Amino acid sequence: MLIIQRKVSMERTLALVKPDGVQRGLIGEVISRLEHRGLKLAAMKLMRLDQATAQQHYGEHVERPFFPGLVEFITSGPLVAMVWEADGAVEIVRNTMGATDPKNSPMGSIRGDLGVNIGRNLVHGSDSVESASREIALFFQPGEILDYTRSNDSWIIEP
Ligand code: D4T
Repeated sequence: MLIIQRKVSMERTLALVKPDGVQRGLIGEVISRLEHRGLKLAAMKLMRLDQATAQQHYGEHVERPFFPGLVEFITSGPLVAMVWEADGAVEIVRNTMGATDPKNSPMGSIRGDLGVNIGRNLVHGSDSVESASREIALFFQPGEILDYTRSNDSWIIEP
């Protein structure tokens, strides 16, 4: 008998509902879209980002003209930080969110449906597995990320 062993590798990614999403009452909408897609929530908190963490999070943009405004915006009010899990979580979360600029974001994506401006693009998703592990460590202690079984997993992921 031939046994095909499927190796499903679980990937984790960081997602944020940025301060504009919180102020606009879109926390539930964002979570809903990610949940409905089939991603599994592993950690979540409402928090206010301090300057140092914001500068670290957006470190790659430090030389860009929009950097000061970006740091001011991301620290301007509470945000929701989350860790989502799936095979291919980084890519799935990014395409659920759409392009960085809502103007170029397809309808059906979070930014395409809910945003108009790149400086108020509502959400963040890690752009690679490497960024995800760096960003998750910036926002969460290891003990805050939960490992649990979801009873409907076999209806979302072929075992
Ligand atoms: P984030 O990190 O917020 O999910 O955005 P992306 O990963 O999709 O895109 P990014 O790193 O290139 O940009 C980070 C952040 O900066 C804002 N931004 C970006 C801006 O205000 N003006 C700009 O010209 C660019 C390129 C939006 C997202």
